[in-house]
Amino acid sequence: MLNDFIHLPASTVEEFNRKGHACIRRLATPKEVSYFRPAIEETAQEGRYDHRPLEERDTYGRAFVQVHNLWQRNATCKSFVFSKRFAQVAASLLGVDRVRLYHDQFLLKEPNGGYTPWHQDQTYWPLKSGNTVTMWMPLVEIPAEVGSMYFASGSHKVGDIDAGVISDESHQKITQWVSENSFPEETYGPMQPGDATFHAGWTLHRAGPNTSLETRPVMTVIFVADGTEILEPTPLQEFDLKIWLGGQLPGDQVDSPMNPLLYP
Ligand SMILES: O=C(O)CCC(=O)C(=O)O
Repeated sequence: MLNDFIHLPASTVEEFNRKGHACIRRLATPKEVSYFRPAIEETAQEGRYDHRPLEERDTYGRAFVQVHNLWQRNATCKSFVFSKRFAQVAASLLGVDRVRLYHDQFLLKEPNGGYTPWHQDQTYWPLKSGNTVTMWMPLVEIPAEVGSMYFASGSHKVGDIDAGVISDESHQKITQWVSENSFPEETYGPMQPGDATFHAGWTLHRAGPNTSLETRPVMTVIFVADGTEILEPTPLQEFDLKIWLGGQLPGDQVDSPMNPLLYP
């Protein structure tokens, strides 16, 4: 399942290059998602480490419950994350022949869960720029009142704007930056299970709070182009260098067993 390919219109690749994000509706069918959802949610529940109630968490903690690398915890989750269909889209968007896994993560925004502050993912990643793309796929219908992520179109080309870690401070700083630099903010509104957005490593993005009574389970897969160089980490990237790159070091090309080749 999920190992056949879709036809990706050239306009989607062009849009991703220009804006730093794109949306692909029905990348997986609701039926396919319903096959994987129980294993993903059970595995995430087992792997959850932060059990504090919402009101005891900081802004980052209220945005979502986060569980990483489900592919290493459960075989069904592994076949979702290792989907050739997803990886082929990632390779096409990055314009490369081969992509690897950086890591996956499950993101559960609970009812009353807070907003996801503006941030740049690559703040945390010691990887050469322009080589990563994140797939963000809801496992349930996302109603208009919850909505999908918001992106500052074109911001991926600017690179690091030094907004720091995900926090109220990064949110304030980027809100001001987006308005001063007149970057258009775009979102894709409601989504069906299996619709997916893709965003580049430096694309500025955020999400609204969960004002509904339902949880918002999302699975993300972060792809990195094969051959990508590992960079000397900034202080904010030291954790990722230790955790997600299988002991590799700055100057190496990403190819550890923690970062398996997913396509072809
Ligand atoms: O799901 C969210 O609210 C934010 C997710 C996100 O920032 C990401 O996947 O890069």
